[in-house]
Amino acid sequence: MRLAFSLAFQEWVWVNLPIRWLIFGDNKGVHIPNITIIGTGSLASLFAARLAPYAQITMLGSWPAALSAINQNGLTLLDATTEIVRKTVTATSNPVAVAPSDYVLILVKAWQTERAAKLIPELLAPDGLVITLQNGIGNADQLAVKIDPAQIVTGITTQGANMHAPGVVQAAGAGVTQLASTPQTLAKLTQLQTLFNMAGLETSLTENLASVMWEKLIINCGINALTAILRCPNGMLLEKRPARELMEKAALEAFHVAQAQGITIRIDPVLKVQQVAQATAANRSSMLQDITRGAPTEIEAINGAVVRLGCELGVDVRTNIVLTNLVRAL
Ligand code: KPL
Repeated sequence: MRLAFSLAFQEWVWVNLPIRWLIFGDNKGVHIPNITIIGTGSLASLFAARLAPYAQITMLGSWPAALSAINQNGLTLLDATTEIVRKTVTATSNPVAVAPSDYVLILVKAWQTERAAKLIPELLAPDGLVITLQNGIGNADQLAVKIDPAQIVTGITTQGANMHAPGVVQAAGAGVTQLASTPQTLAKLTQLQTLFNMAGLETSLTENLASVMWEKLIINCGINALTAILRCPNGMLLEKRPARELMEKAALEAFHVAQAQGITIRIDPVLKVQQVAQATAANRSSMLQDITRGAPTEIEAINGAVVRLGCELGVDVRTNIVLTNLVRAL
């Protein structure tokens, strides 16, 4: 075990040290960033596998099969025709065993946020940042119960990934990632942005938190529930006219709810939802994946949240009401 760890560490240093020197080298020497990823599902695995050559990655999760697969065989990323195995990623269910983390990425389901928040104080470095890349709204508020809000960063990602087996993930559709920065988090987030981009995870920073969250929510409202109800990959929504129209209507209603709150939306909701469905055509949305494996869905944090706010604000959200109820009834 000890020998295996030492060999893995040597492999990792050999492959990565020159790159990391460029990013994090300063007059105090090289600092190897510790990134803890909470979650062992598809997006958590995708980010871990991509980032592994550029940082020390620990995955913290509660799925025993994934934890043992990753520790025994490494984390496997199936990327188009290539199979990449990352032996340097470690996985654990014990937050106390995790080194103080420069960055904690939250990639669990919205309904697991409260549980994740309780683990973070154990492992976050004093100047560390917690980045939620989850679907839906309300995740940052739940994290703020346990973590200093100044250390919480909200982000969105339209990366797509499907789980093949525990510890084996298939990349599906290269999306983009946006991280909401403040003057206090800018320097540290810029380093993370550099890492993400080097790892092939296209990332930009934005100061506009509400816009970022709602722009993602609009897309998820259009795609996730419908693909779960119809049991189809994202791209199929474009192929059948009634499905495409429902997708566009759900996205448009979410857009109107954002507008009613005075939130600036910088995308054309209909065009954008079509583009994302196209870019992630082969992907089975996260909600479809949840339904398929009999797990709870994020419907309440996505379409359900739009319904609640829409009703409060007097916005027509009838498509989202139907989609929410259908998913609840699945
Ligand atoms: O975020 C997604 C999800 O599945 O949750 C999209 C962008 C729809 C990609 O599948």
